Amino acid sequence: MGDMKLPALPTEKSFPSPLHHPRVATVIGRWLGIAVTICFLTGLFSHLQQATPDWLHIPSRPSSLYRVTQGLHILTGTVAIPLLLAKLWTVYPKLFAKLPWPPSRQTLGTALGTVLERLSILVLVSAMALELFIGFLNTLQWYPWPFPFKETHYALAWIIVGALLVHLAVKLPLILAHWKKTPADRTPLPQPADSLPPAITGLSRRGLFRTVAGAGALIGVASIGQSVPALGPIAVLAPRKPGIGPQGLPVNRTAHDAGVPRIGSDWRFTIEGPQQLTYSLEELRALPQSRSELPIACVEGWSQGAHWEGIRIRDLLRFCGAPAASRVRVVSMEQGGFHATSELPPQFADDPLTLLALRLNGSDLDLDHGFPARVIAPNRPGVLQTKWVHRLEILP
Ligand SMILES: Nc1nc2c(c(=O)[nH]1)N[C@H]1C(S)=C(S)[C@@H](COP(=O)(O)O)O[C@H]1N2
Ligand SMILES: [Mo]
Repeated sequence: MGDMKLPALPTEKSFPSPLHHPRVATVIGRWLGIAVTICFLTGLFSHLQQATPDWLHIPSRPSSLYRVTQGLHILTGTVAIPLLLAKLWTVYPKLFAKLPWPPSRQTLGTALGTVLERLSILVLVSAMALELFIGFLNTLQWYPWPFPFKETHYALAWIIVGALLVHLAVKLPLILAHWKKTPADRTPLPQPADSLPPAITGLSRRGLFRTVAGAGALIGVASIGQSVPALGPIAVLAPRKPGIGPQGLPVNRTAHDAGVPRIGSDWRFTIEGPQQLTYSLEELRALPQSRSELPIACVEGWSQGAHWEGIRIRDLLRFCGAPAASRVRVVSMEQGGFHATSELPPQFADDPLTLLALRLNGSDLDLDHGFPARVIAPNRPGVLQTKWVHRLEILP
């Protein structure tokens, strides 16, 4: 046993493939950077819609804006998964680079810098992997973890932004040096003579870029159909597909799951404003009805346009003597749960497209779509389109 030697640990030089070159990291990093930036900004918009600070005025138009931003959020987040994997594969030999450790007095600064940089990369990679992983499972409507998704997803986003800025600042010289195309991108790369073993059989950089782009496109196409109806049939990654559900519209949470029963004839709708008004369903149906063409755009990624009919919220405000643009609290018959109430900021309550909807695609609301009444408003996340509404409260 005594003369058996342990195999030496690999070093950075043990990975001679030119596909681990900084140029490759720069190109794939650029794609990942674009995806992450769009994903972050659209995610921030979605967060602000659901937790709007007092100073922020979110416009109610364009009416399909949120559908587009959230579709992009899910698309870029999904596509970022293969891009992140490719980026990690490109740079993993760096894991075996020698740390200047233990440092001498002269190299102390460099050594500390390197350690801090590696720590920031550790934070970046783990936060991003976790973020994309829980986000992806969330689009599949599967929540196998004990922590609150929304808050965790949001906090991780800021951690990623911070760690990413540090990473970009540190790597800026390298990124700039490899920003432009070189002839090596095009020619198949000869294996260095001493490469052990020739692990990558002559795949050129261009070949790698095409493979990664292809993987990104494939996974993007498999998911985008949940918000682009024409591509619905190929959306194998979508748990909800356009056109499939009662009245031709997917259901996110059924009445059964929300614990909401079918109502009896004693059901009443109340609006609490300067005056308190109460309506039976027949009386609601007798009020002036308006039509809106508006999408449900679920935060989890699916969206679909639909045809709604009901009473304008602004009309209801007028009936009860409330000022034209009032903030409105919407209350569901659902007991508890995150979606049992929502708030319409004044500009949403005042928008003529915003309805207390009684009908969907030409017939009375299905119980699963919120029978007898639900809210539908332009440019809003699906979570705020409260179903089974029985009370509106005018807020001061
Ligand atoms: N009361 C209540 N309203 C709700 C929900 C809910 O669970 N309870 N789900 C919301 C979510 S997340 C979405 S995406 C939309 C979906 O509407 P639909 O099921 O009619 O398509 O309803 C919203 N309204
Ligand atoms: Mo949703």
